[in-house]
Amino acid sequence: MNEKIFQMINQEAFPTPFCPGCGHGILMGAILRAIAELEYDLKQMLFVSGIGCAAWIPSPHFKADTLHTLHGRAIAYATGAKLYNPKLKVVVISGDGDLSSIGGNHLIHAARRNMDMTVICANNSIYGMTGGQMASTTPLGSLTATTPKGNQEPPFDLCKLAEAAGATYVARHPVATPIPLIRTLKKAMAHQGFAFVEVLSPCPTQFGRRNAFPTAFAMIKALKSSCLSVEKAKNLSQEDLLGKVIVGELVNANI
Ligand SMILES: Cc1ncc(C[n+]2csc(CCOP(=O)(O)OP(=O)(O)O)c2C)c(N)n1
Ligand code: SF4
Repeated sequence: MNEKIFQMINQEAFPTPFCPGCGHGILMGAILRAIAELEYDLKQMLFVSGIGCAAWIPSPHFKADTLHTLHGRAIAYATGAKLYNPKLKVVVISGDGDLSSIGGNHLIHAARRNMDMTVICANNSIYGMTGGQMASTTPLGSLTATTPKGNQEPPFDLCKLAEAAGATYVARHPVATPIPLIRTLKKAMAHQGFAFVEVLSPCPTQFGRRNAFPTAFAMIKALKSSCLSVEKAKNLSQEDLLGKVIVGELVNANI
């Protein structure tokens, strides 16, 4: 491991609690690398998470101030901290269930206010920690603990939601392509205003097993092949885009 990254982590907290093949570990590495490349001082940063597997990414692993808060309330805590100390670089890291199901209201209002913070949403399309219940992001037809016959409810497009609510930086990447993910995380953290990054992070244990992915690797491969860059998507018809997830920078108010 790169010496700089090694200095940024609480070594006694490792190994992580994540299942083998979980995307959240890749995301953790990508966030640390982005911060190292930006040469940010961890002492000037605050990491806030809610409850869920993804919420364990910053705490207890980062050697930094972290707030591991209540389920769904990470953005509310982050808003309070930012208002109290505007000099803090505030980064929220949590799951799709945490940020967009129980915490959806805080997400839209922080975006509407253009609160100066970065929100990194690890979207695995399910409530991983609690046994694989359906989330507001579960794709139509997917099998979960609470939809044994397939989900009948349309999922949120989290990036469209953040954009419509007023976020001034919005991007999406899968953990399957870490280099562009790191590049995007750097831009999001450097952005002044509300930056939202949806990171597609597979949960082989609760989602993959139920939905006919034989291995974690098969999930990563399928995720990678379902993604299409925003540049390539521009020239395609709605028909060609069926089943594809558009990734890249979707909103950047500074351009
Ligand atoms: C008020 C409240 N309701 C429900 C729960 C149970 N709970 C804990 S984590 C979680 C879902 C987490 O899902 P997500 O945010 O998608 O993270 P993941 O575990 O999938 O990474 C739920 C429902 C709780 N802790 N508190
Ligand atoms: S249950 Fe899913 S999200 Fe949670 S650690 Fe395991 S693979 Fe990751």
